[in-house]
Amino acid sequence: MRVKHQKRAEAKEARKKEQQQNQKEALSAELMNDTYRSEFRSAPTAAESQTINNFFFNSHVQLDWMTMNFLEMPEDQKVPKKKKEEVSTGFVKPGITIGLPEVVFLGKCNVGKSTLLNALVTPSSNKDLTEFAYASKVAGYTKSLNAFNLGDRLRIIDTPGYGVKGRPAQGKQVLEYLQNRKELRKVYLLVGSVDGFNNHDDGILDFLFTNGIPFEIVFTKVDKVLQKRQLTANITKSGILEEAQAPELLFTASGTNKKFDKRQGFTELRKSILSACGLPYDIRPLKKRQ
Ligand SMILES: Nc1nc2c(ncn2[C@@H]2O[C@H](COP(=O)(O)OP(=O)(O)OP(=O)(O)O)[C@@H](O)[C@H]2O)c(=O)[nH]1
Ligand SMILES: [Mg+2]
Repeated sequence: MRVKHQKRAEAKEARKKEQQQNQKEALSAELMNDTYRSEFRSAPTAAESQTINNFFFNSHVQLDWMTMNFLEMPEDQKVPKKKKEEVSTGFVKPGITIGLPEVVFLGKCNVGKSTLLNALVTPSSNKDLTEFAYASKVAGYTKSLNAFNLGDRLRIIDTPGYGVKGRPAQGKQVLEYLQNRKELRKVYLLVGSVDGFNNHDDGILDFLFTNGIPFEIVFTKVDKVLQKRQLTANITKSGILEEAQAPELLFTASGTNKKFDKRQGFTELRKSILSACGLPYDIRPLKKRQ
């Protein structure tokens, strides 16, 4: 009896230790940013955070163009004077295809590209992350390249996802965009924190390295990771930091959980986007949200 009791007590103690260990390792996107931030990047200061967030929350957000065939996009301001219904593969507002720096979100279907875009321009107090770019649990939801104008200062391009639910034609137009778009300043390649990289991501990474396209990696859904080592293992396994031109790693959580009741990692991503676009951190929108 006594032996059994002692064994149970030992098992209980071991479980407690494991729980404590797990709690110690409970991670946040901010902790991950602190761990992996390179010497070329600094965390936003309090003053920077304020002006950066003001820009993203106060900018008017507008879908400027949308296309299912990038090579059909007008190259310059001489946009055909068609109404949007008349353009077969999407729509382009006349005169606005050029002139602003752009960044693009790439990643597997369902990794959180559209949600990320919404979270960038939505204060934490607002829980709805579907207002601007359509986001859904259904994989393969975004079907075109969608260019969102922020305050007439920059554009963020949402793309259709690749992978099992992706379509070859959509993948082709994304690659055409990447190779041809002069306004493109940086690619953000999104990877799910729980799932890590797969063969499709490797294909894209090869493409980005081969074509010398500047990119950073954003790990999404950090709130779904239970232990830090799960995520660090995904990073180590990928070998991405061994590359000569290793990209920056950023971490975000659009969702919340018991430990973290606020979205995380977005100020740092906003700072990275402004920097990629060559814009100062105290930039103000030319066009404000109503
Ligand atoms: N928990 C959690 N869920 C997230 C996060 N980001 C996105 N999601 C959810 O993931 C699902 C897919 O999000 P989307 O933003 O539509 O993904 P997408 O990459 O745009 O997908 P496609 O358009 O199909 O390529 C939605 O149910 C989101 O609510 C996150 O950081 N945490
Ligand atoms: Mg989408």
